[in-house]
Amino acid sequence: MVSLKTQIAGFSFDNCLMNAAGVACMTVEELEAVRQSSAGTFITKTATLTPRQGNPEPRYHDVPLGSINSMGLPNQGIDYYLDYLLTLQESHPQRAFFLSLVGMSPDETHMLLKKVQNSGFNGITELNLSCPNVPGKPQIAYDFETTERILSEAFAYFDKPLGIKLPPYFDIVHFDQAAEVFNRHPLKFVNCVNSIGNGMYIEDESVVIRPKNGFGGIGGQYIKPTTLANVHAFYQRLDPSIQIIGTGGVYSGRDALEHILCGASMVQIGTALHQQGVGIFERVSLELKAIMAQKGYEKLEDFKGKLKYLA
Ligand code: RRO
Repeated sequence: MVSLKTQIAGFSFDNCLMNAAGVACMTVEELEAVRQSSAGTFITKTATLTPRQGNPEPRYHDVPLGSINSMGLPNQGIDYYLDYLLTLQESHPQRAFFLSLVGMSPDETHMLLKKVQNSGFNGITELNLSCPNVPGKPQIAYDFETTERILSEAFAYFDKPLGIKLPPYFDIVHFDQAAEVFNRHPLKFVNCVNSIGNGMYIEDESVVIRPKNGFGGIGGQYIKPTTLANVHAFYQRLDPSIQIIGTGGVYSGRDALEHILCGASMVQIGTALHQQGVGIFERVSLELKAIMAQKGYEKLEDFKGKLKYLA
């Protein structure tokens, strides 16, 4: 029997596939659809302290090889997601879910984390250090000093399971420097990667999204090679107590298999979920199981991280 079971931060999930933060997770209705699908769990849209409208529309555009977005962190505010998660804990105590958050400043991030710490939430928190789309706010995880400071301050009071969502890095030295920072902290996971920030897509003679004159985060097929490199680079460098979640360019069972070969313990689907809906979890699961069966693998551990190199 082939199984897609996995564990993150000590919680068990029947399926290693789930949504990527930002897709199918803004409202309780969308989250319920993911919860009731074949996905192993869900993550909520990155939350701020108070609700945000986000950037002007059009702010998301599907393109032939993926997507471009500059949503600008629209969300219902932390209380909306926390209230829903606390309700689910009562009705489904055997399942664990992910809560994504980040503040508009380090102070706000600490207010959010303290709110979670002081709440009854017993799931997994993902701190989004890589939103590329708020005008004037750089992606936090490209600044290693700020990242170090936020993590040191956070772990002084936060003792629930915590991971971070990372932007893609593009240089071996940056993989080394980032891993050194992350290895200093009791993180449960890193999630590689958020969209590739500030790309541009042109139709006829015009950009396709309004915010930032068309600059936006790129997802989908464009980003799989970058994603796989980031998953594997951190799998090689991080303490084994810090697991890897792989996100980027997953449309098929084959794509998910590649993430796991690179070291991912959980695989998230973003752009393809947006384009195809929650039925994608069932299809990708069946495809992944079929490849595993063909290769004689029964469980993820049989091939996780076992990427082959050329001699
Ligand atoms: O809301 C967004 O514009 C957004 C966020 Br917070 C993020 O982390 N990644 C992304 O592609 N868009």
